[in-house]
Amino acid sequence: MIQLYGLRMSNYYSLTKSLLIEKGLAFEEVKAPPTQKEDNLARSPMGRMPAIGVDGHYLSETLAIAGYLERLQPEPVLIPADPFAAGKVLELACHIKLDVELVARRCLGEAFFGQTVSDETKANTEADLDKGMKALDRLFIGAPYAAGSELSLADFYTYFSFGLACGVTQKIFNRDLLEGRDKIKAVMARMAEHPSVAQVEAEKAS
Ligand SMILES: N[C@@H](CCC(=O)N[C@@H](CS)C(=O)NCC(=O)O)C(=O)O
Repeated sequence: MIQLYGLRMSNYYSLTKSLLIEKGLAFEEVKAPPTQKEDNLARSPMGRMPAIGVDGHYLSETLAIAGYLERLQPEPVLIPADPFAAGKVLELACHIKLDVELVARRCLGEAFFGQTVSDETKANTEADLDKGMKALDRLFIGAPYAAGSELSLADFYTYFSFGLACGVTQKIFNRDLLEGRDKIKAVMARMAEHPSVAQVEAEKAS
């Protein structure tokens, strides 16, 4: 059985848990906060969450875990078999993760954890978020799914990354990151009702 290490409050942990459920794989959740302690670094070399354990071996980084799960259990398909279509799904997931989620994360401490970030960081965050969203305007298909006609890994990245990014932008900049982005909003709403995601959200609240 696969072990999933981390905490339910983490969006990346939640994304990975949704994928495990989606793939119908047996797994157990192991509470493991992000720390620089040796046992955690052995699982996740940057000390982050999530990580998974497979027969005493560990894998970190959600995108790497998603790639592993796709090969382990190809159905339902979340990364298309067609090489170029697969590239497009991963391209979209990367831009959501690197140019939106990771950018918004710079202000996460102030938005939700009582810390303070500098005005310079806020200004950089806002400018870089605009750039990232413009990149997504070019890539996001949303007809009806993030990368086109089929559900894919990009839909899971959309839901769990924009959840955090929208929360931060609302708190710090008092604005809706998805204003005028109806295709992304529609995917967010659809994914909120998607069974694996709904299960993760329900268990997070329990
Ligand atoms: N690139 C990583 C990011 C994981 C990540 O940032 N996890 C956060 C929690 S959502 C964390 O562990 N933060 C604590 C830290 O960076 O030390 C992934 O895709 O899994």
